[in-house]
Amino acid sequence: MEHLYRRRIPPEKVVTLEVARECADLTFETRRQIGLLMNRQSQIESVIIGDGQELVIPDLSRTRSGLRLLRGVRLVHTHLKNQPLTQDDLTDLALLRLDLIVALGVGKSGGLQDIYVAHNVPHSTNARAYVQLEPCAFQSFELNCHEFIQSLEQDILKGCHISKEGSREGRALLVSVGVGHMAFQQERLDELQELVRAQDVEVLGCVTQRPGSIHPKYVVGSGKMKDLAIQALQSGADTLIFDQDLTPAQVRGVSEITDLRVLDRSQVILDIFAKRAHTHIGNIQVELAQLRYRLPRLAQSSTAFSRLAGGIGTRGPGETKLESDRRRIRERIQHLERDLSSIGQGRHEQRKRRMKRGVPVVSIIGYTNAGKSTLFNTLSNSQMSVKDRVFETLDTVSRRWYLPSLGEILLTDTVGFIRDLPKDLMAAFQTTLQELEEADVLVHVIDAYGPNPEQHISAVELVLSELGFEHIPRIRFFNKGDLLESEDIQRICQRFDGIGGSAIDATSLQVLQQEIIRLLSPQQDPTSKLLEADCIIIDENIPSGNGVG
Ligand SMILES: Nc1nc2c(ncn2[C@@H]2O[C@H](COP(=O)(O)OP(=O)(O)OP(=O)(O)O)[C@@H](O)[C@H]2O)c(=O)[nH]1
Ligand SMILES: [Mg+2]
Repeated sequence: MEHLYRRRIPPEKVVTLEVARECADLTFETRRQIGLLMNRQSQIESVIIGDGQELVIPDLSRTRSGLRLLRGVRLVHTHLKNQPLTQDDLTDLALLRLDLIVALGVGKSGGLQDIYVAHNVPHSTNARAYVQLEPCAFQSFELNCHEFIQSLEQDILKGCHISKEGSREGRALLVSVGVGHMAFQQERLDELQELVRAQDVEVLGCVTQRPGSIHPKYVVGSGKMKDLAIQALQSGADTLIFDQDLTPAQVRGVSEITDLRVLDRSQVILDIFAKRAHTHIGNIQVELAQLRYRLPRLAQSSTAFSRLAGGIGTRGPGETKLESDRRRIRERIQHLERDLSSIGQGRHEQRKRRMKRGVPVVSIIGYTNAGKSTLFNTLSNSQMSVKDRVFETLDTVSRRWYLPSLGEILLTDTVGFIRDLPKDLMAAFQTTLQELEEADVLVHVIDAYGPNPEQHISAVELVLSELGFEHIPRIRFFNKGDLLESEDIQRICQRFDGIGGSAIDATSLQVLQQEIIRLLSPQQDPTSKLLEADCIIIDENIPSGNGVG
């Protein structure tokens, strides 16, 4: 076969008659498929010998791929019995982003017969990822290969806005693989969409898979995963985002098989936090969570990066580099932990002083996007950033709030919770979360208009119990009442034992305010620290507000 490498094929030809005949004859003699991988200059880079039914394409990661352009190699191979392209051929064409896939039909009694050609197409949301040309006898086949591929690639380029390399923005297909309740799976998928939207990543579609069991390497079976990858390519996606947390091996397995960037839910949440953290402590906590998450995935992410960089042959770091990277990360983690612990100690002391002075603290907590900051702004006349997107607030903020018959108290707005909070994030945010310990009352804000208040309530209460804060008096405040009929909000309040209202309407917050006053009043708790204080001293640097009452 060595002589095949020396054959000259003009770039405008898919393959010459001479080479095609030679391959057909070899196939007929050996009863094996022969494949030629050819680059854009029509040089033969590999000659592959298969069996009667198929051949195995070698690893192409060293050839260029780009995320959505073509790979720069075409596969021309023989088929016994003049068989057309198979589904496996077409899958390879799409997944490997081959320039073309070509089958040369070998007749039952030998000789070159028909030619079958398929190529990828520019992205669209509903069309197929590839197109097959009309089969014809080899002798009558005409195609200027060089011009055809050039123009196809131009069209593909036009059809996709390529995100900057290394930027977090992208176009994603969301995947939920679940074995549980269907409605629950859909609701989680909706939430993932919200999370991804907060990341400025375009969502091109959602796919729900319900396998009998979760595959340890590909999450779903490898065949299904290939279908998913083709679907992603069809819609122009460069990223697959999974609703469930993936093991490092699964991230590796899926990115190998699909050649796409693969993220899981925890990674998405961590990325949002990284984008939104502004304060010193917030930055430390986020960096810590990211490093802890990255450490076991280090080898995988290096490989994935080399793929993303266009498969230009860069390899993951060698063992030594990997080891030194790991060591550096461990050292950085230790350093950040020390910083965090001293900040935590300082804040603890501050809290103790505040508690001694007897300033009551009301903390607003709740699921992300429930309206905590809106309530905080209305009550304390503040202008904290409020947006219809998850994790707008990451850092705790306190303001004075004047309450009739009690005087000034401290109101705090906090970071939102979410179900299945990534454990690295939860651990890293302990310093911020521990601040809730000083609260005399927790106002748990729940979006009454949202799809599933019950799930959100349980997610928040679970985090509170994990933090050991179940003992703090709590009010459930059902927010966004303005968007519901009054009977509906009443029903929900009765069912979950809460108070309704709307954070954007100060007049609707009277009952909530009365309940807070009741819980903070000295007669409510004879041991309350309010009894100890003759007067209430507020930190000078905390501005005051008086929104209601
Ligand atoms: N209609 C209506 N919208 C509200 C109400 N309260 C909050 N919103 C809207 O809900 C969205 C989220 O509000 P935020 O106050 O930022 O919610 P949050 O709980 O602080 O969110 P994170 O900080 O991201 O966890 C914003 O678009 C608000 O304008 C309400 O009572 N009625
Ligand atoms: Mg907020």
